[in-house]
Amino acid sequence: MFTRRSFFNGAGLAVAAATVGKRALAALPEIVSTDSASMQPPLVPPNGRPYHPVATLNGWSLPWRMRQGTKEFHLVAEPVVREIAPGMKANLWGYDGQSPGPTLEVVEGDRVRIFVTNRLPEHTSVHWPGQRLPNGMDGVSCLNQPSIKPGQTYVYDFTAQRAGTFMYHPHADETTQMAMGMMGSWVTHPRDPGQMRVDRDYVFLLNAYDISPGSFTPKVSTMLDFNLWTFNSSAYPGTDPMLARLGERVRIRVGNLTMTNHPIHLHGHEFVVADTDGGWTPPGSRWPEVTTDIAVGQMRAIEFTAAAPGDWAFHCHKSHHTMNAMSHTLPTTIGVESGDLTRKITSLVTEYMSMGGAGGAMDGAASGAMQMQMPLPENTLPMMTGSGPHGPIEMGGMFTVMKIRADLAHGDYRDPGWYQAPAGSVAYPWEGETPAVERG
Ligand SMILES: [Cu+2]
Repeated sequence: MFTRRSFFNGAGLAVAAATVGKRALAALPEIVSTDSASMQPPLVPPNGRPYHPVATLNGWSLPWRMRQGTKEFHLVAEPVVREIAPGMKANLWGYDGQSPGPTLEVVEGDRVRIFVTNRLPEHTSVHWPGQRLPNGMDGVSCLNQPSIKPGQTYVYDFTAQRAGTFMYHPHADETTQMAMGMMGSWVTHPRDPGQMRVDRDYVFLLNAYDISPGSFTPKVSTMLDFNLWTFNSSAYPGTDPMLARLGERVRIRVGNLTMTNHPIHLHGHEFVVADTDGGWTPPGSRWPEVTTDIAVGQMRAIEFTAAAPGDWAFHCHKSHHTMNAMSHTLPTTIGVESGDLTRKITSLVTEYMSMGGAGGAMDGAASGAMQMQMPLPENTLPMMTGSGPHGPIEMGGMFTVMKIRADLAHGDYRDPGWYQAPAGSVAYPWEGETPAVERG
């Protein structure tokens, strides 16, 4: 079992006390932070009412302090260094050592108190979209409350009135602070742990950054043309896989804090949207689908039964959102005989990269040749990347894999490796004579 004690002592987690004055700390809950960008096992509640915890993709849930029946959390808004994927780190702003911040998990009816300490170089606030709360707790800077100045701590105090999927983000200098990664998930579990029960409950946010290859800090004035599309600030292949045992009921809660919509697509299974920003959907209102569009600011929870073993792709269906940093001004070269051209241009323009006369695809050898021709700048990610059991997957950005296994133990979140498909169940090359293409 994953106890509070082992959680505090877990890899990458630290209780940081030294940086806050002793007098202030006497009243504040201790600060728990992590420098890990990996998914932490679900946080089993050490006290309070029972619930089935969520697993945050490339993230974690924040432990709380229970005081006089109130759950007290401490969010520290601060600059962080986040690994987007191996080979690339970003200077972001977040909460408690990470961006996105930790997931907050409470139970319907819980009295909740959140202390927010501002260690940013500018004022901030925290808004709690979807919560039923007193107007003064809604967090719109200078509408509902004064801004939280650098160095100040503010307290938000309200009751979690309805179960569902929520998020939190600043409502102060919003474009800058969200472009820098300030956001987190919030899950309010049902009062009855048996209601809407699933076996695996994942949560993450859709976010986007514009970070020029070779640099570390997002361009905060970008409005639409982002070059890194991420699940919880992780780009494939840095994104964790999601796991399920064959036959388990799975929920995936997704919130969209980017500037555009994302049609989220699961392979091999049909799902229903069981929860929106407004609460559980009535069962009679649900229809099956395999792609659901998540608009800006929305939250959706999809549910399905893990019916087929395998490694099933799970991704945004906008194909440029499953790519990493790329130039958007490349001409189409399909059909062009490039011959020796790439080498000649590369000797003059080091950033030049041919898309190839047949398309952008890179098989192993061509990819290797390209790497020799065009070394990547420091701190960026290949445009199409990730390797699978059969070669390069040519994906990036908003992509991960749903791994369903018959032999996975309940509650096991360790990556089981690639799926071993039974003999005879994989697409195979035709070995007969391929007919010539006739052109009229
Ligand atoms: Cu997308």
